[in-house]
Amino acid sequence: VRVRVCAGTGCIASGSQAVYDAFVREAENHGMTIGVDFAADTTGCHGFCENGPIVQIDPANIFYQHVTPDDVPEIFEKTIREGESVERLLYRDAATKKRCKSEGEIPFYTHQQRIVLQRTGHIDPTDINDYIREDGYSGLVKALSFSPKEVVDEVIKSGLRGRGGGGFPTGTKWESARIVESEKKYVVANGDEGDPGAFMNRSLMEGDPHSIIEGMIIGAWAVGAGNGYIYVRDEYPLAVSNLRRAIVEAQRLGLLGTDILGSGFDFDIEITRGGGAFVCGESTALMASIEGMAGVPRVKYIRSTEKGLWDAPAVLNNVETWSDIPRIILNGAAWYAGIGTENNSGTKVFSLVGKIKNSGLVEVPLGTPLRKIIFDIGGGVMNNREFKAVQSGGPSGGCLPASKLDTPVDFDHLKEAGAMMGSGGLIIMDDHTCMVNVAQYFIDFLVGECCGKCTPCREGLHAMQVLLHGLTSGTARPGDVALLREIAESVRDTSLCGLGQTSANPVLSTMKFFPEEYEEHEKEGF
Ligand code: FMN
Repeated sequence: VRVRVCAGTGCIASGSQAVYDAFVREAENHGMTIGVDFAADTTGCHGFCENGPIVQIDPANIFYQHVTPDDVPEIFEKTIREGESVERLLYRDAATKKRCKSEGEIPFYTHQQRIVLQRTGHIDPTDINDYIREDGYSGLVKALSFSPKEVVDEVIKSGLRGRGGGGFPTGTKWESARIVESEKKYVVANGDEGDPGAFMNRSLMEGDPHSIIEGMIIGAWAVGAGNGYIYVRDEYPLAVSNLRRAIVEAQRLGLLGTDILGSGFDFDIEITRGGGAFVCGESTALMASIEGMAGVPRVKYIRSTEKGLWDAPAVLNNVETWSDIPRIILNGAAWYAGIGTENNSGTKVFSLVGKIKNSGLVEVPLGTPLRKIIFDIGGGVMNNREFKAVQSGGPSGGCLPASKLDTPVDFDHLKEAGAMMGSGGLIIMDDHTCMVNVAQYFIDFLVGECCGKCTPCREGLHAMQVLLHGLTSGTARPGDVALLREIAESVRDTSLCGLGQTSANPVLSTMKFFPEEYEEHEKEGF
């Protein structure tokens, strides 16, 4: 029997460590030893965060939700000893009113296609053997039998686009670094994840750290890099500790360091803790931060694949992009390109939050309609209220109304609809939400995160903030909405980096789809 207790940050917050400890105590009470009489592990995030702490028991394939330490003696008696389930701890499907025994019966999971998240929730992220048992490092073994150019070509053919927000073709980026002659080259993983409401990257770093490391080793082989950095958001202590441990374990098995698996290739990885600012996730700011300087962006007149970290070529990819690589190499580019849609291949992980019944972590093929994610997987709006809008793409994204619910979720369609995919945050709003307040929330956030280097962003964001507070406090003057639009457009067009260039999106998208709310607020002031 194997008991898996979810120890993602969400489940830890709802008490999963105490549940695990109760299993240890109960085993002692029964004169049993964990690891001898049965296995009990803590795993990464199962994604169904709303329903934690989650416990999975095999081989009976039973999935328990909302487990407390008090439930453990009964689970022990009924499930571990007799293989029977404890009915009240099974998920109850609202539509069919039936209890679901296994993960495979729960609609939240059946509508997903989990590739990146396949192992999180199933393996113990602190044990490299668990990862290896599930095909871990097989992609690396295969990649080392290819030439670097063949690896890059495979990634190009897969159609993989960067998961950090911009959607830039990953293979093309790698090729431009591969062809540069340089004694030193770097690969970098971006795990800064500063968007409010987003936790996709955190769960991946916590729950499947080796997939990121394996992807980086393959990338380093492909472009000829000798060193790698994982830049982890400083507020993610569990991600830092699981990644650190994974690096040490990989070094111990000769998967990192000199002469990797006898290939003659040397490569190692270090962790850099983030600078504690949203802008540190921007590529040039992130590299400055790794170099020990303030995380402030610079003008991108030269590509970082030519002159990036310490002026050497550097490939920067999001942690989810890296995590996709081992499976692309192992299963082949054609397999990956066959998932999703033509220009948007593969799956994407989203964090589903806000006024949604099933808050959590979701992975679907690109091209899946918003409606399916929000209603079939997310279970619809909380308290059965009416859906009003979904904010996609974090603070630089946009708010889409109900008329856009059939938009396929991918880089191109979301942009066309007036939002963006960003790194995968989806915030659901109900009919009680004031959209001017929403815009104000994001602009308040960005004012705090603006580095102050360029005038349009520094002054423009402040001016937008003043106007929005005027609108929401009933002190607006005639013409304020028009002025807000004019400032938002000029901040978008003239700012130095992506933060400023996209900062107007929450304002412009809410103005486009909910103009009457701005008009009403403006009228309140006179
Ligand atoms: N990319 C990330 O992967 N994680 C982040 O936290 C992140 N934050 C960003 C914050 C700002 C203000 C901007 C402008 C961009 C941010 N990006 C972030 C995008 C990165 O600059 C870069 O495009 C990305 O890491 C490249 O990886 P990819 O090609 O795999 O997407």
